[in-house]
Amino acid sequence: MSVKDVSIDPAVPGLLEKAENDGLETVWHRFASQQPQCGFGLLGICCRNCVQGPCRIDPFGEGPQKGICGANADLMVARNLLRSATGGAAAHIDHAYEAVEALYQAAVGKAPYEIKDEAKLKAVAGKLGISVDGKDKNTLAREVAEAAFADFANHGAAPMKWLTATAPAERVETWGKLGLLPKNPDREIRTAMHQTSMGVDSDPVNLILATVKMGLVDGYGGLHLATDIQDILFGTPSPVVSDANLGVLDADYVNIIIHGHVPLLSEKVVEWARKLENEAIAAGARGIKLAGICCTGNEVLMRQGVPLATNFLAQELAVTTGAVDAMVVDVQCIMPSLADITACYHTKLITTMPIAKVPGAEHVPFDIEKVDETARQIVRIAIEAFKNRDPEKVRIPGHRSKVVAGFSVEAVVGALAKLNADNPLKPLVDNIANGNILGACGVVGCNNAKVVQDSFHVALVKELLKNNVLVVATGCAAHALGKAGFLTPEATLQYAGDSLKAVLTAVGEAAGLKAPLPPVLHMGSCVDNSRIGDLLKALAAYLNVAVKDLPVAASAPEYQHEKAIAIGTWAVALGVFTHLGVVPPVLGSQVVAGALTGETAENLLGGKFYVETDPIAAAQGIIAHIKDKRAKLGI
Ligand code: BF8
Ligand code: SF4
Repeated sequence: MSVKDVSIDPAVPGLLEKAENDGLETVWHRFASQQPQCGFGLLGICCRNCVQGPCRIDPFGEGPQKGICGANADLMVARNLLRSATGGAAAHIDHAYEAVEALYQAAVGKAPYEIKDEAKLKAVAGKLGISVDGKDKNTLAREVAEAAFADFANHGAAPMKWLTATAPAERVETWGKLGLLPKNPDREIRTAMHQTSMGVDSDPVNLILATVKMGLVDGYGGLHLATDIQDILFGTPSPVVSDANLGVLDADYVNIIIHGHVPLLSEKVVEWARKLENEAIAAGARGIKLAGICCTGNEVLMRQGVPLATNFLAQELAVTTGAVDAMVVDVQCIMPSLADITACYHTKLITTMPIAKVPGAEHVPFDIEKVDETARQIVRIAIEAFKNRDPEKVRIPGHRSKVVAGFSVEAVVGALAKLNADNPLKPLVDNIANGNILGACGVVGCNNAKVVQDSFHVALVKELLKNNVLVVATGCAAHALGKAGFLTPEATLQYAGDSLKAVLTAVGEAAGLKAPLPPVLHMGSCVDNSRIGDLLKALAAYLNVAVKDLPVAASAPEYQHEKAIAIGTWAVALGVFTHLGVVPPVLGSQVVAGALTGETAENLLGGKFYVETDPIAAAQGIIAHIKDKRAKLGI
């Protein structure tokens, strides 16, 4: 079978053809073989929560309307949605917990990480109410890690400290009134699994509220915690120039790809790749090139300037170049098929985490106390593999685009401070108020085989920029926009509407860039959506309004992962109008779909989901929402 027109990434067609010539199957081939996909599953009306099932509901009303236990469509959809959000939150929380453990171990001298960002450490400690006076950084880091651990050991009724310390006060109050404040992230996950098990909750509304609560678990116990701790350990990002797309690989070099999400090992791989350049040269290479895939790629781009190789859907094609000597993976979004693809080349697939093994891969366990040895070993495996590379099988696409990334909130405020040192947010807010910037949209999330790769991201963003909507991006969306050239000053000149262009040019000049700020600000990985939340919190506080009143929106045009469902729910809970470009599996229940996209969500939370599968219509919907919020603010 041959597939085409699956991506707008210019590197894809040639490599797809090579994959087919090399006898390989990719995600797109398997997607085609799955058609037609199960209609019950697409609507969310099948249940496997007990062994009497599987049960399914006839969406046309002719066949069964209840499962064997009596569960109806509303219940099945609501239960499935909560389980998805819980799966997503569990992934982020496990990630965040590992980062906390690493910080603790580093603080007590058991893990070889230097605490890089003392200013962030003090800022986080301050929010948690931990006194910083007279404490050295290791003592303070230990106390911050212990405060995080305390949330996971919270057996009382108090809400999660990381939430109350970092979320907007107005939101904490709103969520509190709705009874949605989570206590202990681990406990909330356990409760949700219990609540959705056979014969417990049969009230879809109660389950929807539990899903919103799970969004908060994710937002603060996952996203915010992970970002805070990673910034403390590895540094808060600041603007950095690099490249994106598979053209960053180089046939003359040892090429190492780091892929996954948790930067604890990849930071060390970057360090050791730089240290072992000589060994690569001794092996006949000109040195070592690193490149990242998925959110590990975003993490090391933001902090180390490592180029982006590609995003989720093209991970197999990275290997198909024949030029990757080692693909090092940690957790999440790693296609099981990678082992089949690497088997056709000299590429070493290296798994590193105890919960993410792949048959056929070489497992080099991540051991925090010996992380330097692990990273060194991995780089040496890549150098060895380089010697076995078959030049006949190498085909590196020429495509690479410049990217400017590293826009943490601290970096954005830093750039704005060049315009107004005393009141950095004022220039931004003034330009929103006077209409030069119509509003802002966070474009985030994945690739999904149901969507032509990157096409929705790019079409949506073009339309938003043309209408003077500033875009911030994370995750695979940021990769997509990077590959397509949107993370550059040149993109401002090419795509931004006139008034947005003028503002970005003025800020760029004032910040000493001698060029405009990019029209799409890369804010990091998916856990770094917390940075977008922080920016919204700061803007709302400055204007003395709630986040839900701001002329902003979020969009996950090509999302696929359960994590995206959890993040989207958090965004809605924060009061954000949240667009989805792929239909979530909820249409089997009017109760659930209606509550999430309609007045129920909006009245209770101020935000809601908006599902639209056409990019231009989606942009128009987002712009209409922004204009509505502007009108309500009287601007
Ligand atoms: O956490 S955007 S495909 S890589 S899930 Fe996965 Fe989705 Fe990419 Fe990052 Ni986020
Ligand atoms: Fe069927 Fe109910 Fe069991 Fe689900 S929980 S599989 S609907 S019997």
